[in-house]
Amino acid sequence: MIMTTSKPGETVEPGALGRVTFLDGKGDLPMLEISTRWSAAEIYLHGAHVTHFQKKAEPPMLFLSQCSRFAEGQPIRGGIPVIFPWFGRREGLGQHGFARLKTWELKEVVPAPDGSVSVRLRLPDGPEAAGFPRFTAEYIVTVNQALTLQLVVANPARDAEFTFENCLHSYFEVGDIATASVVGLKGLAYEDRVGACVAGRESADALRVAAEVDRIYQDSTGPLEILDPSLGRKIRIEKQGSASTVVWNPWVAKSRQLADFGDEEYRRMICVESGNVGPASIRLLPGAASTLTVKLSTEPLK
Ligand code: TA6
Repeated sequence: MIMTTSKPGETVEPGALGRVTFLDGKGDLPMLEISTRWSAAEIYLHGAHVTHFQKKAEPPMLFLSQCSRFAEGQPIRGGIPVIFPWFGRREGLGQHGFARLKTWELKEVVPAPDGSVSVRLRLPDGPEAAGFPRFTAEYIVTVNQALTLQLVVANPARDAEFTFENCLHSYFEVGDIATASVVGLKGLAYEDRVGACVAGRESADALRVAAEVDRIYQDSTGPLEILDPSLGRKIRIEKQGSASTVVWNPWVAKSRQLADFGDEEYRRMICVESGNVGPASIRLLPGAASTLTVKLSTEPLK
């Protein structure tokens, strides 16, 4: 275990060909560059935001908008936004909670003998949490052949419950949205948030995107796959502690409305997000903790 202070320019070699470099990234925001024998990744302390993961000899797994902002108070567009303690709009508050806007504290870099690297970050206290019961939130990112994310939320109170939503709002890179599809949703009920919110049930073995898609699937606990014939690969999403899956592609009109998203970028991304949203909100009893775990991996599409 390496206790660290995030000093730009410092490199630690956790061993077995793993390397973590601390530097000032885009917008001079502090970030970590991680390289292992299998892959490379980037994590900004701003929002504990994983902005990049790429296996050697493969295209990036995560999409990052060329128009993303990298500034205090602004969410990064792409990668894996950490959505907590609420999802969506909340009266008088920002969209998707405040975790993605805070500068998380780097607590430790933990090497493993096989060359994997884990980074543990903690959400600092702040005035934005004043309206909530006391909680702690930590985020562990493990980089090896895969990318594994664990969001651990605890309720240290002796007498107060804490109810929250969480979501790892992952943006995935695809070669061509016109030929990509999502497998693993068939039969699940969903709330369609495009236009008037209506309920539906997924009938497709493989969900295709040919218009704006913004759906929240419930009872979605199993593995999902993004099939991408254009890049000749599949992205596998395995999760524990998640009952909701959100699928989003802004398509043409919404892409043009988003200032931090390119007009044509909808063609090479899809969000398949894992968390607990709406009726699947987490209700933490005093002294309890809850972990959302998501493992992201790629393999050739045969
Ligand atoms: O991914 C689902 C969603 O709630 C969409 O409705 C869209 O708003 C997207 O999140 C992006 O939200 P953001 O606040 O990051 O622009």
